[in-house]
Amino acid sequence: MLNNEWRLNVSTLEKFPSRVWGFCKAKLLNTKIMMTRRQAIKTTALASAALATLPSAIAQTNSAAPATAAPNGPFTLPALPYAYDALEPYVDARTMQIHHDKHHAAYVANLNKAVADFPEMGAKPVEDLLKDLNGVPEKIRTAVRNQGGGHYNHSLFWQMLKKDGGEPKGALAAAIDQQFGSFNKFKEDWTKAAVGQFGSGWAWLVVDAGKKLNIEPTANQDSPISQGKQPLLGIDVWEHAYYLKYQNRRPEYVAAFFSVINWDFVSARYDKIMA
Ligand code: MN3
Repeated sequence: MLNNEWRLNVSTLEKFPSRVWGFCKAKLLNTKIMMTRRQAIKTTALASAALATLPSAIAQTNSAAPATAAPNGPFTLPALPYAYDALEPYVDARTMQIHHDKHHAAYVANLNKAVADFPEMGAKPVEDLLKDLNGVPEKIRTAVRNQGGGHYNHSLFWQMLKKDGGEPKGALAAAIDQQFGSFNKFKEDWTKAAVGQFGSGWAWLVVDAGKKLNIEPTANQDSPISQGKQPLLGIDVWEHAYYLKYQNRRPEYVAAFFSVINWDFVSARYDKIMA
């Protein structure tokens, strides 16, 4: 009976995410101890066969912070530039893992699907597609806006984060004081925008077309870059970014976010944009 159960598991393994397979394997190893030797040999053989048929792309998602091409397209998932737990306790490792390996990966995969029949679109950087959405064929414009926006926003987002990342530096620090009155007033306005964004979206610190700093929310995966603005700093306020740790307490997540901003990255980005 036990072996029949394993046969069923093996036949459906390919449909399982790797994490589920990892769980099955752990269960299998525990169960093995209680089996006769003959049963154990059979089970091990079945498991080996199942492993051999697992698509390599799925098997690889077990490794930490993978850079994945998904699936067969020009756009790729950038590796997370630090460990999943690097932002603990402000952002938990499990959230980072799912956010990067699943959510961001899905935007990349769906963007690749969208451009599959439009190779000239796939040949451009995602940034260029978003800067000129009207230049994207109507058939895939919404997909590029949503999935391409998701890919671009998250690619920036990972770089904007670092535990105990200090405070704004140099020209950016001066510009924040000038535009908002003080760093504390900036924090207040930013918090209002991030907490007040209704539903899924982002709050951004941007450099607008007139080279002024501004705080702006966007809905869904819309990116400021599609409105001719340069995103400097963004906070993802989709529930997937904070729900495991903070549940409905978005203001707590937004407050904690100030402890994980990579101000060196943001300040350098500002200098580059203003140069
Ligand atoms: Mn997100």
